[in-house]
Amino acid sequence: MDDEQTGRSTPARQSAPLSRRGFLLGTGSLLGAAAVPALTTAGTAAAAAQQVITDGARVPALIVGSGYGGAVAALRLTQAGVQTQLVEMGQSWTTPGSDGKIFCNMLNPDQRSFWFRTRTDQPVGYFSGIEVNKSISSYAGVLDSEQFAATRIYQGRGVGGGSLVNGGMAVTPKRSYFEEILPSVDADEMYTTYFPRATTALGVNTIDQTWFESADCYQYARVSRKTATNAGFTTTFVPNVYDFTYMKAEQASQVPRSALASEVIYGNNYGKRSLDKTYLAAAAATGRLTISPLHTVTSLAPAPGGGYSVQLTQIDTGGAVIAHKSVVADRVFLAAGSVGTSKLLVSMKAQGRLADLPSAVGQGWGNNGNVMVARAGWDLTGALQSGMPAMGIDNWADPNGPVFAEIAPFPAGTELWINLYLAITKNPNRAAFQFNSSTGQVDLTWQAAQTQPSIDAAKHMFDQINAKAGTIYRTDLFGVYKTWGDDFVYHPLGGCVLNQATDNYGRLPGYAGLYVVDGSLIPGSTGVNPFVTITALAERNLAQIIATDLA
Ligand code: FAE
Repeated sequence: MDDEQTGRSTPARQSAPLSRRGFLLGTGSLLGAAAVPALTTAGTAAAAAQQVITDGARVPALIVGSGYGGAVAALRLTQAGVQTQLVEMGQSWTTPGSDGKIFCNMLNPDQRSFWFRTRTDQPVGYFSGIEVNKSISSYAGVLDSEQFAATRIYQGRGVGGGSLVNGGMAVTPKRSYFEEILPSVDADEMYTTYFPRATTALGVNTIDQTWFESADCYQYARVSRKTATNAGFTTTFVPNVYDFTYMKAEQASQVPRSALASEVIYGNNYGKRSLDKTYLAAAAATGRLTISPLHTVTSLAPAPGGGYSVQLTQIDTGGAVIAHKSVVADRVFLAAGSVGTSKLLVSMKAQGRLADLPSAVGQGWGNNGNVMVARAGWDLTGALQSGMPAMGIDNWADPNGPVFAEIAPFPAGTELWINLYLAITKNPNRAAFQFNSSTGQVDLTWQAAQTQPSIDAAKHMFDQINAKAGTIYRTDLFGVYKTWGDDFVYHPLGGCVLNQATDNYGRLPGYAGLYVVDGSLIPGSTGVNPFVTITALAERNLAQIIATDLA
């Protein structure tokens, strides 16, 4: 895809100097920040996307990106009385396709699946050693597979960011590990206030364990639990934002199926409490939020009269450029994700637009120790599999290699005897985003060999499970005779680490009113699936920013 299609071209527009206006329009208070949003319908968030940002606008607050960090910022700023503009490079997923569905499923991916690709790029891209990707039309699809030198990074694209495509696993990290990775953050405050606030607002729920024991759709999880337990490992139920009551009704054939119809990484048509239905809907309901989908921020720099001059490119769903826009924002909240925020800041620093950013910007990136693996089992795993994982193997305490392995589905619609896992390991390796002046792009220094500690830890655990069960690894799913899914990432973290690249609340030093609020704040690892950590940290930082900077 060329520059025009990516919307990454940088328009050179002169923004008029504008006077600083009052940032707070209402009575912002911590009381507002403590309020928990009700679960409302997606319609409200969609309504906020009806009026897009105009060229030349001067706005009090601009949020870049609508994933977890962006959604928290949107809710807490609007509740504090701030008129807020949110811009998102992906589309607002509200219009059904010709099949009547908004999203396609994993068995029949079409143009809706991938962000401007002509061929799908599935994480499990092979079967029996044969490549199983298929041709699709280039379109503003919901899942991006962004290729760097030695890894590709999956990210959600659309209003709701990663919440549209992820497995919904809503895991609060172990406190001891949280204290290890973010020692500057008051853990008491996090575990008594901000983690509970985040999980409530996200709509996290837990599975009915009695139902789990008999549900056909979790046969695969029970089988993996049995082999893990037999080898001496502990399993644990994992909360999720997918509505388990709805899933029960799916299993009973009372409602249209989504998690039970192979829908996950290209979106869920029903059942999932993605951010457009929770945080963003509640923010939109304040009447103070405008969402501009298909708007990519390409550049930002201090504006002559104060605030920040921000350049945007608006595209249509086919990738054609509709407009280049230039706006001025009093405050900018960067929520473009670990990759998006890091790339933007690294290139702005290198190009002299934010020249005084600290050298820690772009550093400290990690893949949360991600590595995938599959075993060929003896037990039936089920033709019907819920796309939403509900269980993990918790071997984090093992000094020989901490692993928290999500028991993942393989929802092929037919019995395959496959036991699939996403292992989250404690990989100490980190990489950096670097501006490449010859290409004008930002590279990631991650090398293939840096994944080895993750493989070693996972192998240590799964070798024992295989030995006890008399089973073997599948070598046909991630390439031709390739055991480990080690060249892609679901959990990019870091690049703008809290208390290193920013202050202890996400403020960028030297640039008043410029904040980072997303997964780039987390130093490369959180030991579990990361969105609860990202959300809770954003809650904490926004509470502080609203109380001090906006008072
Ligand atoms: P994110 O959600 O990625 O949002 C960033 C947003 O910014 C995106 O919507 C981008 O399109 C947008 N954007 C980027 N650049 C620009 C720009 N220049 N201009 C305008 N907009 C821009 O960031 N995590 C879990 O905890 N549990 C799971 O079960 C889980 N499963 C996953 C499964 C898959 C397939 C994937 C891909 C991820 C999964 N994750 C899971 C990871 C999780 O979704 C991810 O950590 C969060 O979404 C990251 O949140 P951020 O707010 O940092």
